[in-house]
Amino acid sequence: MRVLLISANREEINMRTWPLGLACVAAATRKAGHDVELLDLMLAANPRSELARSIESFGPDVIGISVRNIDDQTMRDTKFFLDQVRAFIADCRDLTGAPIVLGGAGYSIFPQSSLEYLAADMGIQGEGEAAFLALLDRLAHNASLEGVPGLYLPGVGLQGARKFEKNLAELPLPDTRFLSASLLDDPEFWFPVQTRRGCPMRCSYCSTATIEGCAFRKRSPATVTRWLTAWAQLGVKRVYFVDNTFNLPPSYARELCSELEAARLGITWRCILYPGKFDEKLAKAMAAAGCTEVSVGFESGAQPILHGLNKKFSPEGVRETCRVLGNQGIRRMGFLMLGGPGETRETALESLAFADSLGLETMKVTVGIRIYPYTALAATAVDHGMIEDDDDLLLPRFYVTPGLGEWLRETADRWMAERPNWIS
Ligand code: B12
Repeated sequence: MRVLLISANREEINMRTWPLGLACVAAATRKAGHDVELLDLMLAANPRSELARSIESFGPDVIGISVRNIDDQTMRDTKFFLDQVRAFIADCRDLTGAPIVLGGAGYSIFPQSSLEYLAADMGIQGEGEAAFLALLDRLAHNASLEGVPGLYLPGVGLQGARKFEKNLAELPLPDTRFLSASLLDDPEFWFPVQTRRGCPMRCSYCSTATIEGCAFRKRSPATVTRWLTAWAQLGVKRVYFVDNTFNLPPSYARELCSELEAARLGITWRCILYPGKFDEKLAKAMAAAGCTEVSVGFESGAQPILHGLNKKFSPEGVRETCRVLGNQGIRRMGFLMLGGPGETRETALESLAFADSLGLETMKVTVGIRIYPYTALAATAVDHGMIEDDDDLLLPRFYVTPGLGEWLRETADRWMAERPNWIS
């Protein structure tokens, strides 16, 4: 089949992201013998004419659209991104009768509601490599779509239970033909690399379990290092490990760091850490392997609030994590989220003072937590009468401690105004 794969993301918030997920699906689709054309709308000066050019010149039998972001998760002046995606889909419809299939991290949180909002033909929730091929096979033979894993149809719902590939080595590495030379020369560009999928930590507000499942599934550190060696030769200099928790399990992280150190690739990298389960030995191994910056999502400095968010660490554990990282010269970006269940003026001030005492290079402070379906926080928000239990939450809703919202914003703004390295 002729398959046109489109990355709809045009947001450069935080950093420009490369469509790693779609590149994984592209590699699997190509390996299965389909004719694949790629279009990254992030790079398109005029996305609508690029879209028309691709469709007219390629003549796709099927169009796959990757929807990474739904919104910017920010309570103040929330940006909602689906109207732009909906316009792209309407453009596709004007140009071709090819079925439009959705996928992607953001899509996977809202598989039914976003499918209907975007008026696409179908969507695949979660990892797409195997499921998309199964779908293409059914479409190629005009066969029933019943049973296709993770497939959603408008007005009908899920067609088949999702499957999580246990051994990631079974899945092809992402297709680098998506990688433009201009990106490689861009000093702000960090190349995304995924070594593991899934997260067992169950933080009360997090959508990762819905997207990737709750069990860790890994690529071997040797495979990752071989992969990075090839990409370093392609000109990749900076890597962003997109794993939800780089340091978990610690044995895996240590093994990966020693492989990377031994490979001497001359790349620098950054990652996301789960604080508390961390020691000086791993910090040393990360620095020696090229790590220059980490995101430390501690979210609160008050133990009862950490407990409420189902975080399995203490403020002391966070402080120790930040201390040993600092000793290795690794830049630390901290994340503080105010307004969660049980937050009071006292716990909020305790968290702000705690964050201040860590002396991190950058602090990102948010007030209000984006509520995602199938999370403990959503259940709490229903109990507190903040949302209806049948709210699909596609249109962004936020949890902020009743009666505290305004004070929290003013207080956070005041603290940020006095600290240039604090951002919202
Ligand atoms: C790493 C990460 C980041 C990093 C990105 C680093 C980088 N250089 O790439 C940073 C910290 C910079 C970041 C920033 C942001 N992020 Co972010 N990020 C993630 C994270 C943890 C992993 C994403 C990833 O790379 N996954 C790995 C790839 C391989 O998986 P995938 O994309 O899901 O693709 C698979 C499937 O979805 C599917 N698939 C994908 N496309 C398609 C297409 C088709 C047709 C099919 C069939 C299947 C399919 O198959 C793929 C392979 O199996 C996710 C959470 C998560 N666990 O998913 C949040 C996540 C995607 N981010 C999110 C958001 C909101 C943002 C920000 C807007 C936050 C902000 N305000 O700054 C920015 C936007 C950045 C941008 N410019 O777009 C949200 C999106 C949900 C929403 N509310 O919109 C998520 C889901 C987190 C969450 N809390 O819910 N992010």
